[in-house]
Amino acid sequence: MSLERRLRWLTLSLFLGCLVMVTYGFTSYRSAELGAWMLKQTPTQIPWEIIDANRVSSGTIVKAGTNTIIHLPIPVGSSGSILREVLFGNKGRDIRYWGYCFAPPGTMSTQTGLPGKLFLSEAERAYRAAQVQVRLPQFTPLNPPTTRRQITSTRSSGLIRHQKEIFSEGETCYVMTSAQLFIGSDVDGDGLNSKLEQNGSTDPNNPDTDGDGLTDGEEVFTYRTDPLRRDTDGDGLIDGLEVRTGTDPLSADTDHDGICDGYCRRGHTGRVCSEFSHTTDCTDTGQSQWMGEDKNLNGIVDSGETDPRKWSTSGDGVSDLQKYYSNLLNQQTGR
Ligand SMILES: [Ca+2]
Ligand SMILES: [Ca+2]
Ligand SMILES: [Ca+2]
Ligand SMILES: [Ca+2]
Repeated sequence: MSLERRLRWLTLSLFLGCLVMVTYGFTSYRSAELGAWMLKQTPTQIPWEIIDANRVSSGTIVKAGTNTIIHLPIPVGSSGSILREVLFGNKGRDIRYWGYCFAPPGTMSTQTGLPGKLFLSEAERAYRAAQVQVRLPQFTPLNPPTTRRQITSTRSSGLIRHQKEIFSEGETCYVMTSAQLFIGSDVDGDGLNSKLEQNGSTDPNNPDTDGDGLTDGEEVFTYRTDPLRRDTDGDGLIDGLEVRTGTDPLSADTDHDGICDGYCRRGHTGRVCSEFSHTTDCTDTGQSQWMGEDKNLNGIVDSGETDPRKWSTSGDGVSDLQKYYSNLLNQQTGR
């Protein structure tokens, strides 16, 4: 048998195996309703898709409303594993999804009735917790049996509960989502999976693409800065230094005193520009002067500088900008 034929058989066997396991899982719930529903609906009405390890590795999309089997690649992360949120593109708070990963052969638990450990997105858990119906809703893959009634029930078996946050390389998992998910591996360990790195043109093998001291994942999810610009707000201070010293990496003038945090000038369109700005907006008209509170861009208030976090550095009620112009006037008039 050729390699190609063998692979085809392997995929078909896996598909049928998954189908049997999913059906087994649902039919062993105390509610026979779900199993019957699955048998009736699968596979003719809900499409199936198998995503191989190569596609997960380079990043791909899990379609909504599709029974999806994903194979996690080796490596999947920087340490042999990947967090659920990173794998599924940090959308768990907005998108309802759930699934489970198949347990290694011989270790299948019959306690939960499903062939592996379960995961539910934050949105799915919140949705389930908010359900207050006394009657159980109709079960579907997008409506797994985790109602409030069941969560507060004293029964411990047969319930879908969140059990899994860490995914290991080489695992095979089932996932069902209500909206498309951008999934992928994270070999540089920056918290941004390969699909999101592709979408944002960052380097999937470099945790800090622009070299500003913040990882690509921190920039996208935590600070909302641009992972491709060292100095997102154009005030001359690189993003990582601003986070460390307590100025706002998204505001060129953190303390609103009229002087930018680092060292900058206005470009011909009025945009704040620093030495890191290389856009046409920053073309020098020769009319705007370089100004700034931390002129040597080292994150320290040195002698002769003002504090970019204080409107009035000396605390005398006169703004740093007013002081700047007073000093300038004094120098010009020789006082
Ligand atoms: Ca990454
Ligand atoms: Ca960065
Ligand atoms: Ca900056
Ligand atoms: Ca300022």
